[in-house]
Amino acid sequence: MLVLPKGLRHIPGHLDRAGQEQLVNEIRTVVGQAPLYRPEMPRTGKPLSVRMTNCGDLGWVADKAGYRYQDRHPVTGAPWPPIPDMLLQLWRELSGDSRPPQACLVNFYDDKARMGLHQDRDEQDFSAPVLSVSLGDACLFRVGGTERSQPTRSFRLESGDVVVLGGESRLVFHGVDRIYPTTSTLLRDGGRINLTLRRVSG
Ligand code: MD3
Ligand code: FE
Repeated sequence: MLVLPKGLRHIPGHLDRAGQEQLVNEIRTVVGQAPLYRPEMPRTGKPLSVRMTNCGDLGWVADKAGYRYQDRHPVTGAPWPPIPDMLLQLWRELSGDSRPPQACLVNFYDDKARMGLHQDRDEQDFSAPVLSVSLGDACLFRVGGTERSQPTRSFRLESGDVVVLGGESRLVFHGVDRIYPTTSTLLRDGGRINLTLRRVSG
């Protein structure tokens, strides 16, 4: 039997439609100040299919030099805009950590975008959970164990769902296998937004 890793908490429909709409508006403001761009794979420079930006003190970036957190947008050179209050509140409510998040990665998936199985280990501190919010079209999400060879289990993430990855689940392999186009009316032009809130430096 495959069970979800300990410490993984999936909260379907945590945000109602009004909350989702409010959050999309906040993210539109963020993207207006820090445009989505397409990161590149380390070494090869191959573009990722997911477009990204960040808000918060630190943002996750990827380019030919590697993966890292930095305090400025790699294209505009500007500091990242602040994390919207609504997300800070969500973190206080659900993270179980008294410290505020330092980074909020904004991932945008069009119909064809996906994210291969990976671990999140570019942070210095794994004691805080990662908190994820899904908006727009649904996706097929996959989680495994802390070793790539371990079995995985897939489930669907819908608009308004929140996932908290703490404890033993913090370092599990995970990825997004596919987007289900036209499954949500939240984003006028379709697609999926995922927001991940993190502590980076401890
Ligand atoms: C963290 N994003 O940006 S978030 C990523 O839907 C990323 O855009 C996915 O993976 C997305 O790094 C998934 C939810 C998630 C799920 C499992 C995790 C984050 C996780 C397990 C460990 C750490
Ligand atoms: Fe990840």
